[in-house]
Formats: sequence, structure tokens, C-alpha cells
Amino acid sequence: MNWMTEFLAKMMPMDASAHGPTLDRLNAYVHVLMLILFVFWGGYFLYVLWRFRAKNNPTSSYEGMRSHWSTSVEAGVAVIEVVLLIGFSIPAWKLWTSQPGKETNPLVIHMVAEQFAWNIHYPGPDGKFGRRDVSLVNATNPLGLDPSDPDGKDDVAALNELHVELNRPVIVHITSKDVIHSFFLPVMRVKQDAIPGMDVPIHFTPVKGNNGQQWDVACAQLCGLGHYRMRGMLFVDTKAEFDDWMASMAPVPEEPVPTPDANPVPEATPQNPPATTTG
Ligand SMILES: [Cu+2]
Repeated sequence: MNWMTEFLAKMMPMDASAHGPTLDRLNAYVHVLMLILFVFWGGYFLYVLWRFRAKNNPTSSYEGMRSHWSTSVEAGVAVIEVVLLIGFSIPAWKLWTSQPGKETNPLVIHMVAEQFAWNIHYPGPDGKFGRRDVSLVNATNPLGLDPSDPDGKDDVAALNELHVELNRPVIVHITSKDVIHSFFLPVMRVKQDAIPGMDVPIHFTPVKGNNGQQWDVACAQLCGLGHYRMRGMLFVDTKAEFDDWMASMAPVPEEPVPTPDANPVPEATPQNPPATTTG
């Protein structure tokens, strides 16, 4: 089956993910199966054209076929379908839906698609995502981050620039703000629809770095007039590069660091209750 894998590889983008070879092999199996079916059914079609040609069969047969072998063939096809479903599809689905465990220290990212850009939300050094609220979305806050949430103070928001670490599993939670988009990383063999109101986690592990190549974050769903320019860049960094980039993106603290107050507010005591407003 290697010849088919190699043949298809000439037409595919390179693979830089841990799970890619398995997927490419499955793709090759499907192509070989289709080739066998194509040759068999094409040959059968030509045989039937010749066997039942009008010259040798001037009158129609009104009896048709009387044997029952086709019933056995159909039963055989059904059995093969069941084997494919239970033996291949369900285990493959299980593999795809089980996320990398905590012990693998996965990088967790939220990806929010919009017309026509990718907003990427990193949790920052505390590892906790700040709250997002759609009512807070504006031109300067495309993710709708809640400034009052302490978990969000160190969060990093990137636009069209997806940085991940080499050999570190990545979990991307994918959603959309407007229409259905499709998050597509050709070199990582990843494609998942971004659906408004849904959070769909996908995962992959990059095992190769860019090495000077430009890798796309593409939208694989025709999502509007600007679909063609909905393009991000994928960077697979070393740990040091990733940390440097994260530091360069760290948000500037909004409030100045509090200094010892020259005029401290008196502490509330039973003799000195805190000021209250009366209405
Ligand atoms: Cu799109």
C-alpha cells in the first residue's frame, strides 16, 4: 500500500503532525479500495455491454435472473459494512475524541472565528481563561474579554497568528462569532467546523517546525465575500521561541501598580463605620 501513500503524498501538503501518517495511510487504503472497485465495475460494465449486445439478443428476456446468489452478495456487503463501522470507524472516532491527558501538559487554546479573521485566546501564565461575553465584543476587544475578571488579566489575544510548541500536544476549542467557518491546518491534518454557539475541541501534536516555510491557518468553509482573505499563519516554535513570543504579547497592565498611599483611607472599625451612601 506504500506506493499509493507515496503517490498521494506528491499531491498533499507536507505532514507535520503526530497523527498525520495514520490518517494518510487510511486515505491511501480508501484510494486503493476505490481503484479496485473502479477497475472491477468498469470491467463488469464492458462485459455486460458485450454479453447482452443487441445482435445476439434480438428479443428481451422477461424472466430475468432466477438464482439467489445476489442475495448472498448483498448480505456479504452488509457484513463488510458492519466490520468497517465497528472495527474501524468507532475506534477511530474514539481516538479522535479522547483528548491528551493532563500529564502530557497540553497547550489549551480557544479559537474564535469571525468574518474574516481568526481570534486566538491564550490563557496566559496562570493557565486560566478569562470570561468572555459577546456583549463586550467591540473593535478593540474582538474576543469580548471581561476586564473585571481576574483570570483574564494575563490572557493573550492574538489575531491570525497561531503559535504552538514543537512536540507539545495542543487542544483547540473552536467556535465562531457569526457564521459557520472551518478551521483548517493542512500540514497538521486538522479540519473542524467552527459553529456559533458551540465549543468543539480538537487536538494534535506538531512534530516538525516551520523551518522557514509558511504554514496556513485556512478557512475551509465558504463563509462570505471576504472568505478568500480569512487566512492566518501557523508557527511551530521551540519552547524558548514560544515563551519569547508569549512574553512579547503579554498585556500591559491597565492600572498603575499601587504605591503606598500618603493619605490612607481609615480602616472600618465599629467606632468608625465605613461610609455608606443613603438614598
Ligand atoms: Cu471563514
